[in-house]
Amino acid sequence: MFLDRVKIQIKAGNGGNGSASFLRTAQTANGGPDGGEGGNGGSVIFKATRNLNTLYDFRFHKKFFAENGGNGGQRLKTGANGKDVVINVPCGTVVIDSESNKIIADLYEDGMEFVALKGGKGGHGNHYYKSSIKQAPHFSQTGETTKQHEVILELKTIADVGLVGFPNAGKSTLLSCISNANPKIANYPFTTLYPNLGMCEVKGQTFVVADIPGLIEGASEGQGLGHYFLRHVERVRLILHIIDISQSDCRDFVEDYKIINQELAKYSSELAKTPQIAVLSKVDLLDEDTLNERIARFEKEIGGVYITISGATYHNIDALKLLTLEKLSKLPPKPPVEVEKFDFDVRDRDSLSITRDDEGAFVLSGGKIDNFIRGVVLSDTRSFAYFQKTLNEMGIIDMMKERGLVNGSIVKIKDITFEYTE
Ligand SMILES: Nc1nc2c(ncn2[C@@H]2O[C@H](COP(=O)(O)OP(=O)(O)OP(=O)(O)O)[C@@H](O)[C@H]2O)c(=O)[nH]1
Ligand SMILES: [Mg+2]
Repeated sequence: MFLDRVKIQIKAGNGGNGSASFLRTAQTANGGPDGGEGGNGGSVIFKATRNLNTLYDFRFHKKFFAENGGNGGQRLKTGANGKDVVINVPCGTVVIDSESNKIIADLYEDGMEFVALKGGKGGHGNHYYKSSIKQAPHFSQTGETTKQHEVILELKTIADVGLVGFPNAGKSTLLSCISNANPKIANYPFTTLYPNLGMCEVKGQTFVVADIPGLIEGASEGQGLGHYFLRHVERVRLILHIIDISQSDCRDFVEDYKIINQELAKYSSELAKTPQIAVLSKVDLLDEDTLNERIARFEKEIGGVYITISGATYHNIDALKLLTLEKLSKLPPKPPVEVEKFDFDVRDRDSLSITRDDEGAFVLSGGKIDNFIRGVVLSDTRSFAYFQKTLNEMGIIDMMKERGLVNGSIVKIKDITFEYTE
């Protein structure tokens, strides 16, 4: 089965919690704070590999969660960093954020890596806070928690040359003649059900050819199989347009040629601009006079670069390989898909908002507050003192005073409510 579009869930690991512990040995009953730092969570990384051709592996495996960071421990023991999760995808896989539909990465080259989500930061242990207050700190910071994201993986095959044409035109036959591929060939339409790739070697140089099956009239609107596969022609540099000039399927070859080109243009105006070589196939089935007559008609009604071939007798197969190589050498490589610059994995650590609720209480919110609150255990009086002190140092008390904060005012932060005392 060929699979070229899947939705998967990804999540970076949470940071581990910092530890709040105190040194206790036979010699020291009341040592200082020795709680270690939490480990960082693992990241989610996509990696392009030549060894995969489809997204088939994602049919059942749809969740990729990196490991959480370990918690810090006594004696300054730092928690272990969570393991990254590396997701191998075929070259040409485009990663799309499912929520915004924006493209976040195009993994077009073998070995290319993209860090989609960074692991959460580990929390500080109480040792970290030692110098900031006089008393021994009884609190530590919890690790940063990360959000789960849904992304769409879409495979847009990377090939230099795309073979397009009506079903049964002889695309797979040509692919087997010019490359190392061994596609199924049969005398009925829709033999090929998904794009096949082959490597073609000419004069010591190689190029990749993709057989794009199932294009018929209306393909761009969902007819046949073509709409599934048009995305695979999007990135080819050159199109070999295969036309059954023998009309063995009793179709009109000029008509066929026009229909396929219309579908390509309807799908994308860029695709319509991709250079083409018309490949008039199955010439072995025609007598010389009929062939010449039809070639004359092709030249008159269509024109442009063309070549006649036969997959049965190998007529002009080498010439076609050479012509393709020559054309390719003059064409620039296709640029990767444009990645939209936006912050996919937003970590707000700086925003701050101070509002008043109906009862006049001060309500603090925003990323700055969320980040700060990770370290607060208010059941502990010393921790509470540190909490107020830090609010002061951050300038937040002054900001609230400008808005009318006085002794006895109520302040709300998340689920914490307290009375401000000078
Ligand atoms: N005589 C002759 N028959 C050919 C030639 N090329 C292809 N055929 C025959 O035409 C039929 C279709 O060929 P395929 O290569 O399977 O065609 P296709 O375009 O890949 O078709 P789909 O996969 O169905 O889209 C097969 O029976 C081939 O043997 C040719 O040059 N000469
Ligand atoms: Mg085929």
